[in-house]
Amino acid sequence: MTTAVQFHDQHLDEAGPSFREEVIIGLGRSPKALSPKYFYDERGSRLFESICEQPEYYLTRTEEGILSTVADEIAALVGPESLMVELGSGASRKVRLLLEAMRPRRYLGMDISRDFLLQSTRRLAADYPWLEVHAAWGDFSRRLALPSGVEGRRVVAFFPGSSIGNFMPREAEAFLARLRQAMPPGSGVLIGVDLVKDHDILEAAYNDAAGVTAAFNLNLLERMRRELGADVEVEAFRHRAFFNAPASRIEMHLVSRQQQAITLDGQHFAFEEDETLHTENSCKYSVAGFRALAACAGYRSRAVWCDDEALFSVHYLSS
Ligand code: AVJ
Repeated sequence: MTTAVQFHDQHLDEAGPSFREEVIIGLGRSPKALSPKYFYDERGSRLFESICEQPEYYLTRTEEGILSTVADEIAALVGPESLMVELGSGASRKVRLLLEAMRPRRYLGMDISRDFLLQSTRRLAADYPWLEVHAAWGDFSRRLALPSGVEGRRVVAFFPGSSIGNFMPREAEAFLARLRQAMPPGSGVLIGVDLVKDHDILEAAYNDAAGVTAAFNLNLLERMRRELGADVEVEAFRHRAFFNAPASRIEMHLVSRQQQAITLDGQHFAFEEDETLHTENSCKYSVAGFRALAACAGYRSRAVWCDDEALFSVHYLSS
């Protein structure tokens, strides 16, 4: 095992509410809600990798198909000597489809799941000895700056998987505008965006038959129990995911099967039967809709690729 990864520990971890604080705020809210970024502890990151392999979850394999088909075109647009920054790098699997074609000089993985980030970037460094690999642990939705000394002639931010869908459209626009300001002028963004489509296909992707998405959603409650010492009966909640058509998003909730309470630090958070904790929004766009959003954030749309069934899109934007 190589240790050739340059690790920028806590680079992005500026003061902000902790998991404990956000749970207390979110459970006190009406309706109750919590940020999906808390799905990704070690176990949650593994469950997410497993979601990506479920037959109903078309997003991952479709995006991978697009990326491998257009890798050379992307390489031509980005140019040589680049720094590739992956936001929410997870297992750093998708970037492998681009590395041989693009031959960037440096790679920087950013992720909120620390050990997962370290393991994945170590494997990447071992498999691509010519690549200078950096890792920055933290919450890039809070702070986006590049660690000092990590530079490139051309910077390309890689934001795959439709993770942008976790932001509401206004927030997505603000996030892209901040990303544009955090990167040097002329930088590019390669971003995967899930498309609006038949509601049955969308809903099946978030209700896989094997129950992995349900386990992923319920892991939030397990995390509250494990990490915060919350008194919560996980079996008394169930997973629910549906397409909210007017808002063009999949919503995930944890539904209380009965009247009950979660207790944390002596505070009781009461749930009615069927009351929900809203855990995720996953916004879906049309190609034109996302281009308009990117334009509002100050980006030029340089290229967009879709699969034959128009399930998923990959956009290349430049500032
Ligand atoms: C990582 C936010 C893109 O919304 O499809 C998968 C997360 N949630 N199944 C998505 C997720 C439930 C995923 N993103």
